[in-house]
Amino acid sequence: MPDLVMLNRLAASRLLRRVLDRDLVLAVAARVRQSACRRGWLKEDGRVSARMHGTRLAADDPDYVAFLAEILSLPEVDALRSDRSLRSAVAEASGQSLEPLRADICRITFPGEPGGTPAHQDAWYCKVPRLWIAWIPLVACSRRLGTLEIADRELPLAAHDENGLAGDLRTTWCPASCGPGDVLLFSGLTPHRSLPNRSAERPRLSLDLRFGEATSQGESGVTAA
Ligand SMILES: O=C(O)CCC(=O)C(=O)O
Repeated sequence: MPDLVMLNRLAASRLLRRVLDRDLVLAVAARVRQSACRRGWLKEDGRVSARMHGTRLAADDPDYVAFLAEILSLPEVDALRSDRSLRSAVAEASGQSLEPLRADICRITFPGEPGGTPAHQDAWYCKVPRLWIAWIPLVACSRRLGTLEIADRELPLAAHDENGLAGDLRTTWCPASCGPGDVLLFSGLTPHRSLPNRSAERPRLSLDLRFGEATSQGESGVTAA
């Protein structure tokens, strides 16, 4: 299995250590926890409520939609979108200056699900030229907590069904253990998936910020994979 150094050599993905202001990332994590506690998803101590074990928040769940609206409009999240180090890293990785699409997701991954996010390419869901994704862990993401795995290369855009990439995917997966301050950057054509959260009671919190070429149609809508 390729290690993280290997991952950094791959053209279509980068694991950047300590590129973001850790306190800013932790401030977003705190707001996510507060909001999730208000909704009864997490307990006051940050552990997962019993009723959320094995649950996946559906993209069309009104409570999750309201949560996303709240979190994605936080000034702290805006500060991450415009963070200079992040923007230069995106420009360096993609070879051009890209704009925030404001088609972002904040995820709470609960323990107890049999699988993680299935393998997919974000370009299938977000039809924007030169799409790049900054996946930002809001907590320390180990394999046990269900971190992201990235394919070792970009692939041509392939057909997807309700379970993500359809058909056999012959690729090598690189798990990326990372924590607050780190960023995993990958292109819209790079297949990725997440491992299930195997912890007893801890939520995995993460933020996906998407960048792309500004188009004359303006910002693009996106559906969550
Ligand atoms: O965090 C996850 O489980 C999946 C993230 C993802 O698929 C994405 O960033 O597009």
